Amino acid sequence: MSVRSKLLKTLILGAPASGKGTISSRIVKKYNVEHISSGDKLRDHIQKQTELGKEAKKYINEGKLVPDEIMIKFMIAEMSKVSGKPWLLDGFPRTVEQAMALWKVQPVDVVLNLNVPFDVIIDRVKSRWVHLPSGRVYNIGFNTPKVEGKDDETGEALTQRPDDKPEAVKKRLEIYDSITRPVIQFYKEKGILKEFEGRTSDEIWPKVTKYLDTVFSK
Ligand code: G5P
Ligand code: MG
Repeated sequence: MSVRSKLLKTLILGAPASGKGTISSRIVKKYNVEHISSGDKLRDHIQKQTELGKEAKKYINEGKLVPDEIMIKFMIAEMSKVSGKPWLLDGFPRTVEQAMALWKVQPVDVVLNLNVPFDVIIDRVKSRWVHLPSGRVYNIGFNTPKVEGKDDETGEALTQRPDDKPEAVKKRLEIYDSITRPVIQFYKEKGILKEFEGRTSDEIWPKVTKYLDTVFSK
């Protein structure tokens, strides 16, 4: 593996519940990169009831975006903790302002965009269960936990995300359409965007891995 590929900076984009976390965990396993998920980090702060967590919760539970000034400061600090390892960023940036701020301090090398139809997304969030401490995600019928309601690795309880309630999902998809979609264009103009379409993660994953094999072998 070359020095460049060791330190590759990858970003994964996609609508809420398009499978960013699912595809990311497969990328982490295959390419040994560090997964930095803004949503998982915020949920961890909410669980620990930190000041940031208390502030973020007001927005997240309603399906709204946490304000840019909070997110930019928080995520850039989180990313600076990862050194000497390639990373995969998931959930940040999701506004053009965030993308511009990130580009100034850490220009990414590769951007993967997952294109999954909204009807599939609306259907799938109803069956999502998460293990909050690890961020592990399940879906009944797709990756069903071995024991109902329990995390496979720790046996701890699984929960449903408050922002997976139908009203919050509707809001998240509206925000995605109006505020996050322009981020795709931002990276298209930089010439580093690669798009992947499909109705399931199993359909998308072989295309992603075929592409990343070529990127990581460069
Ligand atoms: P998050 O956490 O970044 P979203 O909304 O971007 O949240 P989410 O919901 O985490 O994205 P995902 O990671 O794209 O979805 O998808 P996933 O978890 O892998 O898959 C979704 C479900 O489908 C899972 O149950 C999975 O098992 C299942 N699944 C996957 N593939 C398949 C399949 O092929 N078939 C089936 N049947 N099921 C499948 O952000 C949350 C909130 O944090 C704030 C915002 O408030 C945001 O709403 N936030 C930010 N705010 C401002 N700026 C930022 N940068 C922010 N980042 C986070
Ligand atoms: Mg996610």
